This record gives sequence, structure tokens and C-alpha cells, in this order.
Amino acid sequence: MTSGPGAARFGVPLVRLAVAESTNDVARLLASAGTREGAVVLAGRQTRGRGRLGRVWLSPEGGLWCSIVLRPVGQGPPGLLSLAAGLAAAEAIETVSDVHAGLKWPNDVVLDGRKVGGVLIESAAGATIAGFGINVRVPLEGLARDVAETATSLHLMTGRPVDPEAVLEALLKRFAGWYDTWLAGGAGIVGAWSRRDATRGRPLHISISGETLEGTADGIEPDGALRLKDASGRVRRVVSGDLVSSQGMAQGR
Ligand code: BT5
Repeated sequence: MTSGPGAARFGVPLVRLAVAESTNDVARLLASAGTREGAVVLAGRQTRGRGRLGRVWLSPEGGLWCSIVLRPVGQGPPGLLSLAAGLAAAEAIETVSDVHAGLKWPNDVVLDGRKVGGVLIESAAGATIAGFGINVRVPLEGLARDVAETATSLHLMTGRPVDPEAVLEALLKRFAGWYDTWLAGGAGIVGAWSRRDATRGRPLHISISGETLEGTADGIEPDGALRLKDASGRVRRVVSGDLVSSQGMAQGR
């Protein structure tokens, strides 16, 4: 790693593994062994990568699969940490390429409407683990067909080889900044996120505990909740823990 405020703060120690089941699980083990804030686990591939709510995250060679151990002193707004992490991932992508990265609530990073990355925040062993997955040069043929239909990679979008290490370095710097912003109360996170909002105005079908809600994405609230507007104009708040699945999030390219 080169020097720089974020690189120094996040990325020590940096545990590199050729293969992990899930870097979030390795980070959890490190956290329970008392590792310091900023420890990072990086894997060449994951055999049991996961998304939210037990969903599978496909993680072949060629991606950035990493997790950061956080030990927040005090507490920023809970609903904004995941958004801050998404912002950091979007900015890291833009640091190493000339693409524009959008965000879909709550945590998808999208290029031209297709998912290039995601964020998984978990609490474990008295710490918080922030997991990031970015398809840097993952061949889409290496993903399951249904996933490949809505996914993309940085390599595909830029037409140029991108080094996962360069994305990691940018990510650690950007996330250190947004994490500090979050710790300080989160001012600016919702505004920055909203400027990248790739979902606003799009139709959504959301299932929450067996109930299906339909409406149009109407941006996010100050606490990070999604605003879902129904046909009559009524706005319902959806918090990320509520969301079981959504359709329409990958549309509108
Ligand atoms: C996420 O979940 O988007 C969070 C992904 C976090 C992955 C990182 S990798 C490092 C760390 N260790 C882990 O085990 N996880 C974290 P969610 O919003 O639930 O999205 C999951 C959905 O994304 C799946 O159901 C698929 O539809 C799709 N998907 C799976 N693999 C993908 C990939 N490589 N690229 C794009 N989409 C993918």
C-alpha cells in the first residue's frame, strides 16, 4: 500500500488470502481475537461470498472482495453507514476509471444500470464489519446466467484492464473519509448519495414480510430510509432491514 491518510488508517493489518469462504467471516474472527480498527481482509476469490439476507455473492477471481473491521467510538446514524460505504465504493471506482458510478438503494453500485458492486455491513464480536464486493475484471461468463444478466465489471465498462489493488487503495482512502463523516453525525451523506441515486423515479416492487408494495422510488430520507411513492402519491418509508426483495432495481438502463 502506498501512504496516505486513508491507506494508513484502514489496511493495517492487511490480511491477504488466495481463497476465503467469506472475507466478512475472516474479519469477524480477527475482530473476536481483538484486532484493531482498520484491519482489512482481502481474498482472491470467495467460495461462500454472501449478500444481504443470506443471498449469494458470486466471487470468482478478478474481483475486489474485502472486509474492513470497524470499532466505532460512539455511533453515527445507523441507516447511513451502508450508504457511506456505497459512496466510498462509487468514488473508488471513479478514481481508477472514467466511468460514472451510480447507487441503488440500499447498497448497490451500478454502472449504466448494471450492478458492479455491493456492500454488506454486519455486526460481529463487538465490532462492525464492512464488506465490499466489486467486479473489477470478473468475466461475466464466470457468473451464473441470471446474475450476469444484471451485472457488469469495471473491465467491461472501461475496455481497459483495471488493477483490483488500485481499487482497494482508493476504496480505503475514500471509506476512511466517509466513515469519519458518519461518525461525526453523517452530514452530507444523504446529499452525496442522492446525487448518485440511480433509482429515483423508477418503478419498484418491494416485498416486506410477505406484503408486496408497489410504487416509484422517490429518493431517500435524512435517516437513509427509502421513500416509496404509491399511485395515490402516498409516501411510505422503507428501511433496509425491511426489504426482502425488490424488482425493478436493475431496470432502466
Ligand atoms: C450485496 O448484497 O450486494 C452485498 C455484496 C457484498 C459482497 C462482499 S464481498 C466481500 C464481503 N464478503 C462477503 O461474503 N460479502 C461481502 P445484495 O444486495 O443482497 O445482493 C445480492 C445479489 O446480487 C444476488 O442475489 C445476485 O442477484 C447479485 N449478485 C451476486 N453476485 C454478484 C456479482 N458478483 N456481481 C453482481 N451481482 C451479483
